[in-house]
Amino acid sequence: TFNYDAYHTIDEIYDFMDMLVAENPNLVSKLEIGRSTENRPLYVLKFSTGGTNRPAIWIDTGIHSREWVTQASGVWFAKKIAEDHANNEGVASILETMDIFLEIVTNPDGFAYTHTKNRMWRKTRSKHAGTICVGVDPNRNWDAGFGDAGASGNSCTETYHGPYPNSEPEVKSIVEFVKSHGNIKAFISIHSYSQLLLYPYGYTETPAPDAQELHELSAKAVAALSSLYGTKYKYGSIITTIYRASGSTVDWTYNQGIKYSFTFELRDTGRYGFLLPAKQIVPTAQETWLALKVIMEHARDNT
Ligand code: 0X9
Ligand code: ZN
Repeated sequence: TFNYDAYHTIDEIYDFMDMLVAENPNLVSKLEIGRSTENRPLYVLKFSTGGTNRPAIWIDTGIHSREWVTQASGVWFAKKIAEDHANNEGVASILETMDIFLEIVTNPDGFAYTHTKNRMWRKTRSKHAGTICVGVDPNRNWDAGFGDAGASGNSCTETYHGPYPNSEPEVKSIVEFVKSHGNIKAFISIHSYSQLLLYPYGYTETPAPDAQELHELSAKAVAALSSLYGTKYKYGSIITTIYRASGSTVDWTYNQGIKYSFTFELRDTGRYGFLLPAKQIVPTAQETWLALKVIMEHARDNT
C-alpha cells in the first residue's frame, strides 16, 4: 500500500494513479493531455460522478519540480477525493454538479531531474534554439503579460520566460485542455513555499475586476486552513503580496474568464523551504484541503 508520508518518484506516482483508477472505476479516470519535452505523458486525473462536460475545478501541483510537498499533497488530495466522494462532509455535494481535474506531476521532466541529478531544479528541461542554458520557467511562459517585467529573457535564470508564450508543451497542453473544455470555473495552481494564497494579477498593478470577491474568499479559505494546525497564511494579489511575475498561470486563466483563479504557496516560510521534511506532507495536505474545499464550494454556489 502507498505511503502518503513519504516522497515518491514519478514512476511510483504514476503507479499510484493507475491503482486509484483501478480501485474507483466509476469515479476516477486518467487522461493524457499531452507529452513533455522528453516525451513523458502528461496525466490528469478526472473525478466525475456523471454528466457531460459539467462545470469543473482544475487543480495542478508540481509545475515547479523542486516543490516536492505539492506533488505529494496532490497524491493525498486524489486519495481524499476518492475516499470522501460519497460523504457529504467531504466532496459529495461538489461532485454532484461538478467534475474535478487534478494534474499531480505537471512538470514531469523537471521532477525526474530533481530525483536523479539536481534536487533544486525548478524549470522544464527544454532546450531552445539560440539559448545557452536548459529549461524555461513554466510559471512565466503563459500568454498574460508575457515577457514583461517580472520574468527574464536570459535562459540561464530561474525565471526565463522562454522564446514565446506556450513554448513549453507542459504549458501548452493545459492551455489546449482549458480552451477545449470551456467550462472550468475554478483553477488552482499549487506551489511552495511561503504560506500564501494569491489571486491575479501578477503582471499588472491594475486590480482584477473581481479582486474584492477574491480577497474575501481568500480570507475564508485561509481561516479554514489555519483552523486545523494554526498554520498562518497571508493572502492578496500576486503583485502586492509577493512580487511582480509576468506570464504566470493564473493570470492567463483569469483572463480566460475563470474567475476563481488562485495560486497557493504551501509550507513552510523558509526553515526547510523546498526541502520540507516528509513528516509534514500529510498535515500540509490536510490543512490545504480545507482551503480548497472552501474555494470549490464557493465556485459551486456562484456559477
Ligand atoms: O515565482 C513564482 O513563480 C512563484 N513562487 S515560487 O517560489 N513557487 O516559484 C510565485 C509567483 C506567483 N504565483 C503565480 N503568479 N501563479
Ligand atoms: Zn513555484
